[in-house]
Amino acid sequence: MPQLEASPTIDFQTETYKDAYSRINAIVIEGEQEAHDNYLTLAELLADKKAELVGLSKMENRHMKGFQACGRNLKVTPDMAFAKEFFSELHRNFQTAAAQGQIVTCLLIQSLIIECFAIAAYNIYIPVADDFARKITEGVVKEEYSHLNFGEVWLQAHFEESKAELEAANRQNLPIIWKLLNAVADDARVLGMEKDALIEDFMIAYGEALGNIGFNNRDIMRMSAQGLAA
Ligand code: Y39
Ligand code: FE
Ligand code: FE
Repeated sequence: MPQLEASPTIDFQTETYKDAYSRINAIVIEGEQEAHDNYLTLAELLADKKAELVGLSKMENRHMKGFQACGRNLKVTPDMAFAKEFFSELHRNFQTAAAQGQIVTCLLIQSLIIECFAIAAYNIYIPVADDFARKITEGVVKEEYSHLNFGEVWLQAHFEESKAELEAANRQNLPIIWKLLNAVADDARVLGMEKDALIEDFMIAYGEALGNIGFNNRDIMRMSAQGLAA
């Protein structure tokens, strides 16, 4: 099925829609909360970028509040327990890396992988969202590009010494994104978001990010293929 371009046929008040929304909305709320926490952790690890990173964490907190409002608007209660479990493996990998001072791994997980996941999901959601959620999501996705850009700029400036850690972190975490996309595909389809479109947008954003940091096309293909091991 092609990705829908407009959604005149979606009824946002059916039980089927609201049930799927209770999980996707929770994933987004939990993701924004964890992104907030992750940028505060990074602010401690990168003292010279502290003010900028605290700024990014504040944006994530505003995103979370925006998406909570989207759920309330549809009279949906987000399934936060589901969402915590959904992100637990990525969350644990970030925490472990942070505890060991592995800034490169932390940036790959949050600023590259999770931001590209957000950018893909939000861009695919916008054309099929209800009017209230569309306006919120349009504002949010613009800021997600600036979060991705933070990671790209830092990693590009430290590319040679970060390369090996980036490859290892990619190998460890990209398969998790594949699992998460599969886990959410049925609910996403109910909302009008097709899995193929999500994968395509994610891979375009992630591949471009790797290229901006300094990887060549062969590296990008090799690293992308590691996601398929999921
Ligand atoms: O940096 C951010 O704001 C990212 C945390 C937010 C996570 C978004 C996760 C989106 C996945 C949704 C999957 C729906 C198909
Ligand atoms: Fe965000
Ligand atoms: Fe973000």
